[in-house]
Amino acid sequence: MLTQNSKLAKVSKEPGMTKTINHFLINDSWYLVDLPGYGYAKTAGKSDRASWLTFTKEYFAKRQALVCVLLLVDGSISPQQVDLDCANWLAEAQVPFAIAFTKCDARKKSGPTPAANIKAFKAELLKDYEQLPACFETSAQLGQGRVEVLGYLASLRQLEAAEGGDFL
Ligand SMILES: Nc1nc2c(ncn2[C@@H]2O[C@H](COP(=O)(O)OP(=O)(O)OP(=O)(O)O)[C@@H](O)[C@H]2O)c(=O)[nH]1
Ligand SMILES: [Mg+2]
Repeated sequence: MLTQNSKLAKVSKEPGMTKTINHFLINDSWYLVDLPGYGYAKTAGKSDRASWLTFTKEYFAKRQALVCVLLLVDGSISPQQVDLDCANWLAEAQVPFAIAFTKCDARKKSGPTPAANIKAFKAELLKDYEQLPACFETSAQLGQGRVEVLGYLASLRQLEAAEGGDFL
């Protein structure tokens, strides 16, 4: 959705399709990196799951070129512990991150709206933290939040460049 190229990243009905670390070079200037997520972890065997967790944590904590982690949280369902744990881990580790609530167009037949799910998720985070990370409401189907997310990432990259950071 961010690149307006639906063929770039593989999409699947069941989570777990993204099995490798995919670097997408944007405008010959920065990388959007798609990592395997919990979907992969769920389908992987025990030892693959363990190495996924170690790799991902190390990547977030140590990758010099990392400007921001975008944590994608499904906005069409109620807050999930796994997402809260991940947000908490990133905050504790002082990894710069933002939350993109996805599927804001979608709503389960009976149940809360994406707006209510997002509100509940933020309330959970605020139990432990005074400040929320930057949050975006997005929909790949509608293109919602695209300009906001790209603008936010651009401002972070500019900041890094001004500080002489090694952002590539
Ligand atoms: N309605 C709606 N569906 C979406 C949206 N974004 C993604 N989906 C659907 O959600 C499903 C999963 O999308 P993926 O992009 O494969 O999700 P992922 O988290 O990358 O999954 P893996 O990498 O396979 O673990 C697909 O069926 C998508 O079409 C959205 O904004 N709105
Ligand atoms: Mg994927």
